Amino acid sequence: MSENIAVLGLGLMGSALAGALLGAGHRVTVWNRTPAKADPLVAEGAIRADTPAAAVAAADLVIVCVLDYPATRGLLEEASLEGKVVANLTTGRPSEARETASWVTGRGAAGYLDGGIMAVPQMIAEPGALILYSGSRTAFDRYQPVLAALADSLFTGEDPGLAPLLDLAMLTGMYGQIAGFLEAAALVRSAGYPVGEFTTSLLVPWLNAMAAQQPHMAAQVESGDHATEVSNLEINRSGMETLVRTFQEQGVRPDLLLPLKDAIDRRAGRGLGHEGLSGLVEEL
Ligand code: FVH
Repeated sequence: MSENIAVLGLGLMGSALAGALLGAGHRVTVWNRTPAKADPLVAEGAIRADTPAAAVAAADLVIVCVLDYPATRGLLEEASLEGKVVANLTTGRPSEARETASWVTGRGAAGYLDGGIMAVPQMIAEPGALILYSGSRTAFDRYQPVLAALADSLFTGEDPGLAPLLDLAMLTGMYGQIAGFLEAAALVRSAGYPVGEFTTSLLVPWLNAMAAQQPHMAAQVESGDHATEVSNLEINRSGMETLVRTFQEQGVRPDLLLPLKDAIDRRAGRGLGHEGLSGLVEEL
């Protein structure tokens, strides 16, 4: 079924979203602060709106994807939201999502969804793209067939702040992995070993094997039982010492690893060296 949808914000991501909706056969009205960014979409069949308010007026579902939440609020300020469903796919903090949900529904909107996009623009409408949603379950159920044109969609809960929180948690995992990769790459490079070969043949299989252990650690985090029969914190403390000294000998700064070493030292120093690494969650 063809739906009336507005897409506000035509940066890299907003353009990809609007393109996917056009490709799925919807009637898509677009607006962007810099009007020229709408041109390729208009050539594909999108309708250009002169103002955000005009775009909102033309649609039942309003998708916003701009720089941040202040920009989101700014462009919805003049629009009549009565009866509209607003899906805000802008990245932000959980508290901003909750405030925006109240503000939008307080202005008569039929529902608010917040979204966390787990994809880059090139992945939109391709396998592997995921968007997390939270907020109005009714709005999600109503528009799930439309949202499916963008990416796999997962409704995470009625607290509008949940999808952004899970989005940021996923990014946290990613940044931790990137930090580990960069330290490993610097160490390998210091020995003149090819970083590409190391990464493909050794590091990636190792990280995949380690990632397979994380559900077990997650169960320990949930239960609070951090007992281990494998590498306890004392062993990891000693391993970290060796690691940091090796970095120093190789002339590489271990800066991205030091916060982890601090947490291990702190917990082991409090007599909990028999615990496994999952115990570090209690230090955070
Ligand atoms: N690109 C990505 O890989 C990530 C994937 C995960 C989700 N993010 C979030 O998506 C939001 C938009 O990101 P983007 O990639 O589209 O970013 P840009 O290409 O830089 O486009 C930014 C758009 O925001 C508009 N904009 C900025 N400030 C304002 C404002 N005050 N009022 C109205 N619009 C504003 C900007 O307009 P213009 O500069 O073209 O006139 C663009 O349309 C973002 O939250 C990511 O974290 C993307």
